[in-house]
Amino acid sequence: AEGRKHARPERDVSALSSVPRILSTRAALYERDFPVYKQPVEVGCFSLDSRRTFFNDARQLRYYVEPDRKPKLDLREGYRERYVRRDERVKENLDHLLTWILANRSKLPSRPAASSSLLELDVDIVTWRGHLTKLLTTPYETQEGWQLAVTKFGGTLYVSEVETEAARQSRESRTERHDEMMYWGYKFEQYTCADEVGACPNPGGVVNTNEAFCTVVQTRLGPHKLLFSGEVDCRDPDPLAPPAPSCYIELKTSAEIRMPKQRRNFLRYKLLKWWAQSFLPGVPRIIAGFRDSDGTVVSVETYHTSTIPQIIKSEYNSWKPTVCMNFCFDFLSFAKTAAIEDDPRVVYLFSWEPNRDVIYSVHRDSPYTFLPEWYVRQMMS
Ligand code: 0WD
Ligand code: CA
Repeated sequence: AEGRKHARPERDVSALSSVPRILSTRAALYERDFPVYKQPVEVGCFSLDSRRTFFNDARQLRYYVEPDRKPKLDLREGYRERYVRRDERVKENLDHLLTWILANRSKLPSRPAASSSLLELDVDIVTWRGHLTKLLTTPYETQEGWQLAVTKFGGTLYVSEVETEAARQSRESRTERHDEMMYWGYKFEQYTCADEVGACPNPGGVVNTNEAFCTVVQTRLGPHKLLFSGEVDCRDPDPLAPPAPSCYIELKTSAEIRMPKQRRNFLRYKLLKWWAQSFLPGVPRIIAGFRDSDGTVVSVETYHTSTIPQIIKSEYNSWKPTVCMNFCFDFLSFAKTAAIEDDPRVVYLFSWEPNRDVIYSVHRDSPYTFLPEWYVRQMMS
């Protein structure tokens, strides 16, 4: 119950027995009541254009257009000729979100700083939605580990992913087939989204994965005040649809389900990720295009995020939403007790591998430092 009043720069964490040094990810430990998770509120949005330039507006927001009931959408079309992909070697960290925070600071809740006359963000955690999704699914993840860099600055924890060595290797050794399959998801968006209300999708255009529309939401998980951003595929074109984020729609593609084993894997692994990703920002609908092995979408289904927990309940040994949320809750508490030093140059690096506990290490002025100087400077003035 120490709060954030006294940052003690020289304190050695390892000497304090009251500070836990690991966090278990065993699902059974997190089977408690569902924690308080406030309805997420959109506090703003931003767009990234085809050259990854930031705009403090919704210019990249698209409108959903329902495909035919028995569609035949060829997801492979245009892969060679009309595909511009984002350079994944460029690590953007939290930069676009930090740019958004600086541009909208006066509209964000602030509190007087403990040790200066400055105002600081009245938020505990700033991160990408995708990083929180990884936390939610951790107790059930058996394949891929993660690393999250955490910096405490102005009383707020900034959480930014670090690509693991294994992830880097699989990215660099990606097959042509896998690369094409990554295109399919974006191609499905092109078949089902229009740039203006009432307009038609343009499947003859270029698929450019630099373009993005991101929502910024605020919410609370137990005591943790969260501010995070996530990419949104499109919105309900009806102008009378409920306000954001309730009008947003997440688009997905998935292999057609033919065998009981395929259905089981879909419910156990894919629906878990879909649920976690859309539940976090309060996106109520997920529209899935099911494709055959040739990459043709042959059916389209709507999943309501709020009813996914009921769909998976009847499965034997299924995942539980409460485990996901309680693990995320406990990880954030763990990160708060560990990351005591308030310094933009210090990174607490949390690492997790399947079948292991979450561990962390501390790094000062290392390549892990991710809060840019421009952000630190402007927040201190
Ligand atoms: O590791 C990440 N997720 C990073 C994301 C690292 C650095 C930056 N970003 C940013 C990008 O600016 C991107 O616009 O995150 C934005 C997306 O963030 P998010 O919503 O938090 O990520 P997530 O929920 O994992 O993914 C949402 C969508 C994906 O759609 P599907 O339906 O496949 O889940 O964002 C896309 C992808 O279309 N996406 C990305 N786009 C650009 N860079 C990235 C990425 N690293 N990861 C996912
Ligand atoms: Ca999507």
